[in-house]
Amino acid sequence: MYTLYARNQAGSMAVEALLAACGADYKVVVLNRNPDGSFEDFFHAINPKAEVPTLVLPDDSVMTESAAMMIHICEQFPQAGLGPMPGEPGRAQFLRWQVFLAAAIYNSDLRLFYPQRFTTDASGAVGVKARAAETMAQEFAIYARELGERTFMLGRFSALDIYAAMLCSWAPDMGELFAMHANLKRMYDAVVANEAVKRVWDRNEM
Ligand SMILES: N[C@@H](CCC(=O)N[C@@H](CS)C(=O)NCC(=O)O)C(=O)O
Repeated sequence: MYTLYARNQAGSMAVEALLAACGADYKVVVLNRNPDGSFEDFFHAINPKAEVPTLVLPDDSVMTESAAMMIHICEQFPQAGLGPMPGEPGRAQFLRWQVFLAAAIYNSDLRLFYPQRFTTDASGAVGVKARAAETMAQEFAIYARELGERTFMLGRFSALDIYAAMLCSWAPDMGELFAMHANLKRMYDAVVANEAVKRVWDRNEM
């Protein structure tokens, strides 16, 4: 059994949706916060960075980093067909865009929503936030250009699309993002039409 430490609408949502879409045996532990805003104390012993998602694998080892989880889960459930296996066509692009989504767009999101964590100068937070918004817009444009006329990045539904849909849902103005990139809206609508994803989106109060 997989145990996913989560917070609704956070980075755990894509991992939860992928576990559901793969038919994995998993449970979700939704974390509470201490009065100072930090996550519950027991969680710090599991993940020293105290971030969600954190995934405990069936062998009781702990995984952090959402991109690594997405790739690993796909490999554990090859029959689900949600990511090309090593050696299969599309594998390199799968890895490329999964890491891009996490390292580029997710990171811009973190700077946008938590700018104070990225500067020791409190007055610098406004600039961090403004630059994050610009950078994120450029990164979405890069992803949308690559998606082109396709509905799904790899030409068929994959973990990438689930992750990209989560990032779209965090856009400061989803309507504006989709007005700019109609293909991202097409992808988003197709992802949330998936029955397993829809169930997880609902559980996350999306
Ligand atoms: N690089 C990590 C980033 C994880 C991350 O920063 N998660 C955020 C939520 S989206 C978090 O847990 N922040 C700490 C907090 O909310 O207290 C990953 O991809 O999993």
